[in-house]
Amino acid sequence: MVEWTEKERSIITSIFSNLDYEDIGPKAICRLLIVYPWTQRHFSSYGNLYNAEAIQSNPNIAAHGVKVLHGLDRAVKNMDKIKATYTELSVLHSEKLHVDPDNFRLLSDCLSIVIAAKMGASFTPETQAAWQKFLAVVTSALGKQYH
Ligand code: HNI
Repeated sequence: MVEWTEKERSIITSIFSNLDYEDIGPKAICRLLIVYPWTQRHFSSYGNLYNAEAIQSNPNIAAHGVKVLHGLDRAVKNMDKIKATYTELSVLHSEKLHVDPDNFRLLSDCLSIVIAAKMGASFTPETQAAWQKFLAVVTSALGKQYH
């Protein structure tokens, strides 16, 4: 059972309340697909992923980035039961989609970079620590079906 301090809760909630899903979601998923091209195999039905420009202007990819953030905000709203909240998503990613759980960490890193770039100086070490902890808990919950 993960313990959250009030400060951590307020940092996570505040990041999400200021998050522009339509901007951050697409940018994070595009980084994943460009920086780690093997992750593209899961999106072969999404149309043109030929190069970075194609990925960044692909509306299916953008929509999926927004969808992932909506998935994450379920964890923010249920910070004390993230594992239970992600039971179905974990089954989906492992048994149906066969996403290698290492990829959750890669997407988390891309998301952190995009958010840090957006927040600039206000992405303090304390903010980063709370944010990384949140993503580590999410990643572990999503990967639950694998171990
Ligand atoms: Ni992921 C579908 C959330 C990481 C590949 N994913 C979803 C959905 C949510 C979601 C929400 C929609 C489920 C539904 O339709 O019921 N994914 C998340 C979250 C993370 C994550 C919160 C990590 C932080 N997904 C990843 C990664 C990959 C991935 C790292 C592949 C590299 N996800 C998929 C694919 C689908 C998907 C593929 C199905 C898309 C589709 O078109 O049906």
